[in-house]
Amino acid sequence: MRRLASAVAVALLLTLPGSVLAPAAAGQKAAVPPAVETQLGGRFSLLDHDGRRRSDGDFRGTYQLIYFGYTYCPTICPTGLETISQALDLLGDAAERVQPIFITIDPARDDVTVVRDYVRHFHPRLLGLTGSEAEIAAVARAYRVHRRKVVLEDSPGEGEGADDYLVDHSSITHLMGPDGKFLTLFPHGTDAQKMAAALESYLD
Ligand SMILES: [Cu+2]
Repeated sequence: MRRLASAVAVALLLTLPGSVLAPAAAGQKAAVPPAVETQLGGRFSLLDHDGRRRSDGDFRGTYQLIYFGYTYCPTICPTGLETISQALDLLGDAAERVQPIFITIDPARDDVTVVRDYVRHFHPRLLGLTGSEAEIAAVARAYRVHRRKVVLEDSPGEGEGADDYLVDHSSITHLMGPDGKFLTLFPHGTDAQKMAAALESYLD
């Protein structure tokens, strides 16, 4: 029964947005039952922040810390990416075995250049990925990342404001192993020390 209960909790965690509108995922446990592990992640083909096409296979042999978000995000994504950056710095040299990756869920605005300028703010090794709407939809689906466009109603003027929207989204950091398989996830609000300690246990 306990396993069933935690599977349900994880299913909820993955569908609930830990987002600008409803930061619901904070404080949840990162433990994930095996049944869920096998369902998370998968193949992708995206453009990196230098415009090169990258696929999941390019990261074999290295751990990947993957965060889905968007550059216009007011606070949630900056917090999540800051945490990842701090955790990597805490790891020291061992961090070289971890590739931090930011995947935009807002490809309409986050093109290669926008993503490149964004990732620079956080960590020199943070790799930004974007792609077509179809490519992003596919990778978000594979990682069970919720995203929903929210148009701001107070934007002035008719016809304006097509770009004036937020994207309600899951704020979860996925850890994938050197074989590309899902290892664990870190909910929004995980502190950097905790993330670094968890990473260390996987790297040993
Ligand atoms: Cu965000």
